[in-house]
Amino acid sequence: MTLALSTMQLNNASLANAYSQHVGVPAYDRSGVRTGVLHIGPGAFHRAHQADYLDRLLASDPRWGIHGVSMKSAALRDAVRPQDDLYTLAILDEQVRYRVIGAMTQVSTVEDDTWRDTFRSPDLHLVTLTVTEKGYCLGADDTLDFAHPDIAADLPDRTCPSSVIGLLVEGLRLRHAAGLAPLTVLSCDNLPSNGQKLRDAVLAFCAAVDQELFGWISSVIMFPCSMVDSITPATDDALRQAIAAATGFEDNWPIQREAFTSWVIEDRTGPGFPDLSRVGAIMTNDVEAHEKAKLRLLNGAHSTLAYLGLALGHQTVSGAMQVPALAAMIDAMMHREIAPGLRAPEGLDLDTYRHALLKRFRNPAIAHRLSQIAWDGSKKLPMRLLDTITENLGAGRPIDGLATGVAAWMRFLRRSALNGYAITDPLADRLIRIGAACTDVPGADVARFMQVSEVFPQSLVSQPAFVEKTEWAYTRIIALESGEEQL
Ligand code: CS2
Repeated sequence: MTLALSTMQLNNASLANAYSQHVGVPAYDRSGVRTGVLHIGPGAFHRAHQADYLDRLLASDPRWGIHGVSMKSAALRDAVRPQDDLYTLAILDEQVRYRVIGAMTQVSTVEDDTWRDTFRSPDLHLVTLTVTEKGYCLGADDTLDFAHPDIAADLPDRTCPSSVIGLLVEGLRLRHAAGLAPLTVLSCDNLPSNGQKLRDAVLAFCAAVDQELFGWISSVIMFPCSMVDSITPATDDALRQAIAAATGFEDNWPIQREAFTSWVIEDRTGPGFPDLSRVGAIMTNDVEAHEKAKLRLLNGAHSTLAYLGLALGHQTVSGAMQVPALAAMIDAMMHREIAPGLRAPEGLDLDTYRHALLKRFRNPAIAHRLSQIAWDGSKKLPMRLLDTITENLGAGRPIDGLATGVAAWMRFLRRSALNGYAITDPLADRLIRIGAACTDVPGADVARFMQVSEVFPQSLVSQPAFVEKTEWAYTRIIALESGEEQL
């Protein structure tokens, strides 16, 4: 990577020398910032989304600095330490805007152990999480999977927790032992009823290890649900170079996102919760409707676009959306198959939302890689597509587009196995083995994949309409891949 010679390392000292008026810098004195938030999983999404809201709140309230804790990797800690935990956020709009975010007061790993002190600090009021679907260690029935290796490791010993659930239980134990006030634990992952699922998992773990703590957590710790939204493509060297050129800062780990951002939080928070409504978050009693609309329309369309777009040889969401037939198919799926099963939350018109989504997907300023969205399909498909399919079959609604998304995932696994491509998925080894055993005979291949009970519930695979439609779509995608048929 080569950067322009005139760049300077981003850090507290160099902030004053920002040479471009296009870069916003923290509008507050960082030395006075306290750590009111501990965030587990400070990846790209957190740093582009929640950290941005908190950074804006810090402009008028110094209590909301963030201690980010990475579960395994030290890469982020080591990248941002020389830059005083500052980083640049690129907001990709017609005109790209840059802001240096100063909200992180510390980035550490679980092994560093400093999270223990933060849990024991009276300044802490909020614990947030973005650990992706698989980070919750849930089984197919959405309850805590006690056989998960990380959970099995943490049950007897939480000296250095391997799981998010073990870490939370230990942190809350320390807080309780210190006699401090309760706090709020806020899941910010794309899971339906994320707060409820997190609470159930924490309590199931606690019931097995500490009855007294179970009582305290179940009676005073709030786990509101939330819906988070902003498209956040992965960081690449092109971003680092664009930032160096536009701002003059050399930044080891900048972040980019689209201009649109939304955070809807269940109005059931614990004491001392930050007033995030001042910086645009929506507090409501009806997160469920927001979350369902987002998960099924946006994420459901994203996953379908990813697997189908890859089958057609595309690399990015906006590239795939340039194929009129593909864009039309995604629109029809949202309009005819997904939206009819949704209840619009107050203030959201589903047609307007759908059109806005199509526009966001088309945004040429964003190179959102389909392969990034294709990660962890075994965890994403059930809530993004299969729940809707189940409901549609019951209600007599069509499932053509949804089943195409499912079949496209199967073909993605088949091609990955054939070409020797590694995939990222908690079931990767098994899925690749199934892909390798396939013979491109639709009925047999689809049956093989449908045996993965962690993904496909028996109640669904026993429905001929689902199996037949998936086989139909699978056959069609084979023809599309070879160019024999056009979409
Ligand atoms: C995407 C999401 O990678 C994925 O699976 O569907 O990260 C999506 O970009 C966000 O949920 C948008 O808010």
